[in-house]
Amino acid sequence: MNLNRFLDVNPEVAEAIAAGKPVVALESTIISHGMPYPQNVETALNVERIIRENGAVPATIAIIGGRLKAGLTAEEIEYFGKKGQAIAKASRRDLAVLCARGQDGATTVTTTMMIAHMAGIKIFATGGIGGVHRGAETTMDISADLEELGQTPVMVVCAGAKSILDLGLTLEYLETKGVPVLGFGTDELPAFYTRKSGFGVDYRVDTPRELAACFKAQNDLGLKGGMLVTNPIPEEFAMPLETITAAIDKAIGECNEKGIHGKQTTPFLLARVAELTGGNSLDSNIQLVYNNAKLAAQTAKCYCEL
Ligand code: PSU
Ligand code: MN
Repeated sequence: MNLNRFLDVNPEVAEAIAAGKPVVALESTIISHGMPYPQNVETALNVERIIRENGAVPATIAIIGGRLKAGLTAEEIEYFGKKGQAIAKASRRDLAVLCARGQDGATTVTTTMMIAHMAGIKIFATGGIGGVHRGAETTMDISADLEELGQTPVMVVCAGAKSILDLGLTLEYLETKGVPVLGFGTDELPAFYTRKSGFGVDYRVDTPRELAACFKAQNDLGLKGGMLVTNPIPEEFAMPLETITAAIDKAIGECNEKGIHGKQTTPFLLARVAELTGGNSLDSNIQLVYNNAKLAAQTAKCYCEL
């Protein structure tokens, strides 16, 4: 474990890491910026329970008062959920200033990977990752998540990426960065709300044991980057393609009209798509996160047995 002077590892998490037991990291931007209160808190607590039921220790990651926290209490999760978008969304470029000033930050996929790695956690579960935005050839809006996947050795289990992004360009970028994109039980990249996207993954993998073996090989080879596992939303919770496509197109149109840019883009699109599709998309979102938490815990267990 890297004893970073800003890092606080929760005792239960520290003990599990030291004993070589499975631990799964979770992000906090999904709580503060990805879902409305109180469903965000309820989901975050259920995700932790699912990880425990599947034999691993959960470590929700966030920045509180300038401290990098690996493992939150239920009260801290409630605090993040209630404050919502009032908490700063913290990407790699924000870490130094937030720590120096002793402020709070909700960790994205990027900063959750960074802090997980500092603490010695190898596997991380979330909903969707950031990527190359549509129109990035002129806006240059490419999520720092892709750079982090290229340089930090953490496995990220997600449900693919929302088609608020350009999925083809996102895959090209990941290839350039040397990030393997694995499909769990599928040859096709899932698009978060839907099981299919029309784009292929690099490899199909059918068991948590094989996922763990691939990641172990990557680490033992000394390759420094991450690995992206894309786990399709369970069939019964998937959304009709037309409903979700119409909502996303409308949300992107409004985003451009309002001139929203930078770190506000993703939270705006997420919130608008959720509004336009009503409670259905929120329910889908919650269910796919549970599905990813379970797979991540099972994979973390297998990784510890290798
Ligand atoms: N995509 C989702 N839900 C999310 C996010 C992305 O479907 O909650 C969050 C994650 O925290 C991700 C971040 O790391 O948004 C990416 O933001 P940006 O595009 O500004 O890099
Ligand atoms: Mn961006």
